[in-house]
Amino acid sequence: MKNNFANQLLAECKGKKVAIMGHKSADFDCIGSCVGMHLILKQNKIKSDILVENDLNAVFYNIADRITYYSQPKQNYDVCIMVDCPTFSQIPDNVVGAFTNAKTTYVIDHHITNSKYAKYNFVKQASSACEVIFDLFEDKIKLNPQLAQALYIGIYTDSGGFKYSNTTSHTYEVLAKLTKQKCAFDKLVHDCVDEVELTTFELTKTAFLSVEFYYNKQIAVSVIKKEDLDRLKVEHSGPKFMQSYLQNIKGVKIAICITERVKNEYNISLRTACDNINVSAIAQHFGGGGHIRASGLTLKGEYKKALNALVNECKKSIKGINN
Ligand SMILES: [Mn+2]
Repeated sequence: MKNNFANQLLAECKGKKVAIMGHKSADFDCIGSCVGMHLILKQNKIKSDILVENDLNAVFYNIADRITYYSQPKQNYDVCIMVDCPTFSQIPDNVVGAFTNAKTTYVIDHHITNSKYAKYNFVKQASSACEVIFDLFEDKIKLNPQLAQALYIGIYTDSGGFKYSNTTSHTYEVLAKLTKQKCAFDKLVHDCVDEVELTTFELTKTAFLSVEFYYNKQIAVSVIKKEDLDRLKVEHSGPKFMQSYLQNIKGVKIAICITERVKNEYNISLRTACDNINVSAIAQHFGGGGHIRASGLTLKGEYKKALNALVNECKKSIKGINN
């Protein structure tokens, strides 16, 4: 199955116009997967364009051999490869046309809730899309520092620095192979994950001040409003670390982090550290998706109304475990 999929994908991409893309509000697994896939195709003598929603982190520009990213489709594509994107609705607006117009589409993902919206889908539960990509193409590539770093950072971030329960012995086997490459993985993590812009710090401060609790302080909500982004002159998918701060507060069962990037449109991430709460079910209720412990969704409309609807679903889920 695994080999058939990889062989078919490579065969089908030969000599074709190929685009690689990932989900809205790209994270490092998404970026690492796009870059990893691009490098894997390149080793197999296949050219590809990476299409993204926003400019990618400059760190990646250096790692990935100065790959160019495009925020608009450059041409019509024969083949589109979508990575790390669980539902069709999570495809960024600026690239969705390229995806639907492509003759052949592929999905490679690690979200068990993936709705398999492409012609060919490879979905396997794993720490990250990067881990799935490594497994798929391991025997068709020669690892090099660029590829190892791109895949490493996706695994690192999606596994919470190898802390989450999605980190398996197999994840460590993959990491053992990647880290044989001579590169500074510690610097990579510092540059990509730990170091923050001053504006990110300011945003985090705003997010902390916004925190409100619901349902006997079992639900914690932080919000970054469009006006905060405008005031700080940043376009942002939301401050890092906020989710883990909120979900780690003793007594909090569900953490909700909201970012209003476009007026009256909310990108929302849900987190839980509770074994018996499934936030992906809550996200799916609103057309989103993701993992049992970490999921995402988008809501539109008046803020209080959207928040109430979401908090109500969270309450039901918490009630479920108390019964
Ligand atoms: Mn991922």
